[in-house]
Amino acid sequence: MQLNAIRFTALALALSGASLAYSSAASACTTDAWSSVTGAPTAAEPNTVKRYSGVCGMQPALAGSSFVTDDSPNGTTDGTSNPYRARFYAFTGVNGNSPQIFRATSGDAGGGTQAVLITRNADGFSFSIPGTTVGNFVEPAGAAAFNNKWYAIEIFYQNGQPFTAAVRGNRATAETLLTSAGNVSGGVAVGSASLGVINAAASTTAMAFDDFESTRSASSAIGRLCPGDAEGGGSIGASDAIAIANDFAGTRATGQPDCTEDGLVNVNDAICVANRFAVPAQRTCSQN
Ligand SMILES: [Ca+2]
Ligand SMILES: [Ca+2]
Repeated sequence: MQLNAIRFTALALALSGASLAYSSAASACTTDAWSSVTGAPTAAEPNTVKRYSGVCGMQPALAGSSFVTDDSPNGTTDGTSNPYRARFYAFTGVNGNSPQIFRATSGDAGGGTQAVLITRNADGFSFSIPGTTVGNFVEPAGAAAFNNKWYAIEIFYQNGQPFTAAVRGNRATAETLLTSAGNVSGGVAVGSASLGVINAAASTTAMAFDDFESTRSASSAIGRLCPGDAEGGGSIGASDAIAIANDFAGTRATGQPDCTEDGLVNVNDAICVANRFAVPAQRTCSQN
């Protein structure tokens, strides 16, 4: 049921879809696993571009439309009520111009009829879907705290069903689950999805995106990656604090070293790992 798991990583690894490895300093970060690239976003390692997991992230240009597109969904070929689920990470940067950060449509290459649109607001995210409404996600700590943080967004979209959006970031203790007021109505099946800055909204500072994944599952959440699992072993332990220290020194962690989800890897992340280690459910990553 998995459509595509696209990281911003070396070409051969990205095409394999699941590899977490990044073994050579000569490997380059690329957007080559995506169907199309618009407006020259930068895929690069953390000296240049923020990343959530692995060693590469994607940064849209500061002006103009700048995004990547995945054509792997089949659109109405599979029926108009075909479910679509996607999860990605967005680093908010500083941006008062309401950039459209995710857009799914019925055709390939962003063509056809719009199914889902996600916009970054001053203090959170809003979701536009056919035939019904869903409330905005608003960062509980306020607009200033919303800037320069990583957020995971998972959406579920199916014509005739409620739309849901699960948002969690900025080291929140729980996710915010938004459910549409009614069922999606008059909707179309998803044929492609774009990620980045889609509507040419100029940024004050750079946003970034990472770890996009999508499926056709109506019932199984994709879920979030374990924050602080810096070496990617699936649990929290001393090796993660070491991996964070090594990342700070320039040897990149291949898991999720930014435990505090603030776009920086430093001593605060080692403290965050220690705090997570103290909570059994967080230690095993069973509770993000
Ligand atoms: Ca670990
Ligand atoms: Ca951090």
